[in-house]
Amino acid sequence: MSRAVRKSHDLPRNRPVPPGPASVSEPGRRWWWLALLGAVGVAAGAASALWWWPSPAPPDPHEGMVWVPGGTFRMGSTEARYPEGTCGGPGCCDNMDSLPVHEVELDGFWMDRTPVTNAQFARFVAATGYRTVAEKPEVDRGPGKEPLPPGSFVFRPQPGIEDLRDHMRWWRFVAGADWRHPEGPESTIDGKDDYPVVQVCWEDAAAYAKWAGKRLPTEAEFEYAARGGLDQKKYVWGDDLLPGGKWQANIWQGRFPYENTAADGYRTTSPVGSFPANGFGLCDMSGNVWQWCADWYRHDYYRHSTRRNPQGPPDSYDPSEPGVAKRVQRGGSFLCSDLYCKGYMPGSRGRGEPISAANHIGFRCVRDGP
Ligand SMILES: [Ca+2]
Ligand SMILES: [Cu+2]
Repeated sequence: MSRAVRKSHDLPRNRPVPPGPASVSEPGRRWWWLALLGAVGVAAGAASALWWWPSPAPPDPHEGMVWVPGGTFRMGSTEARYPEGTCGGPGCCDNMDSLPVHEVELDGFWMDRTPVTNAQFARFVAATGYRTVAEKPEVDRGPGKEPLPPGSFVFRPQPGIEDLRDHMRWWRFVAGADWRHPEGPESTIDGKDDYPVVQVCWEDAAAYAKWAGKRLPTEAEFEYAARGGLDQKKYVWGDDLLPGGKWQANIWQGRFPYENTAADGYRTTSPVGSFPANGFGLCDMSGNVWQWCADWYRHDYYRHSTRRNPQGPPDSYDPSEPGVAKRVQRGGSFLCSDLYCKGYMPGSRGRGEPISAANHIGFRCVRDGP
């Protein structure tokens, strides 16, 4: 449908009426009438195309995508995500949920070269009138739970944090924070067209993917794509954190959560593609923003995962928050660091409530081949 709409936009506006015949013989007159009828038809078609006009068509499904060839890889990691003593709270599973390392076989797929940008998301909103969950007046979170007011989570560390296990000490729910105001009502995305969209929850990401004729990647697809053909390396670019002394991803330098030296050039998010692409030609598969995956999160999924094209478990379980069903996030963000949360390593797993967003969470899409 989108293709048809776009085609009709390409029609020249003042299409010339076919010239009438020179001599007005009887059959010639009939042709003239037929031509006139045709012209009326063309005009009506153009009018209906104009009627639909200001909705821009979804982007071409292959535009900005990279082909990730199918193959087999070792999924999971033996690396601890948190240093000893800082793994979060009771039931923390962050250092165990990437085990066991297991073999997975995937079909090839197309993947967005970068996370979805503010400009791309704005196009989706302009075309559909979509309102993100953070912008809605009140969002039902299910029985027995307080409804979610409009707003979202913003990274704002309180002074004097010594205990790195309590994440709520640096996440604040800010009224009026949304994708256009990622750090609160006073903040803006002006001049940030090529930055990754943030403050989008899983539901928002899934809605965008559907509109674009794509889907969210499975967790297995994300890790396979992130590893870029390298087998069980520590980082998506290899085993050395700073090859040639250069930062390879937008993460955090300094003592988390106060000291942010931005040695990599960025204090918060960075324009997509600011760092080198990985082995598959994909950018920002590590650091910058966490990215939503299609799967439900279960800490023990790798013990039961299917070998071929795993789609994730049928339900969700996070031992650190047992009552809350969560979806997987991957890739880590500008808040990850080698000294604290190493969520930017390709085997690390993140998760979040499908209606919950933050200023370090975005997404990208995939599409089935060929
Ligand atoms: Ca940084
Ligand atoms: Cu992290």
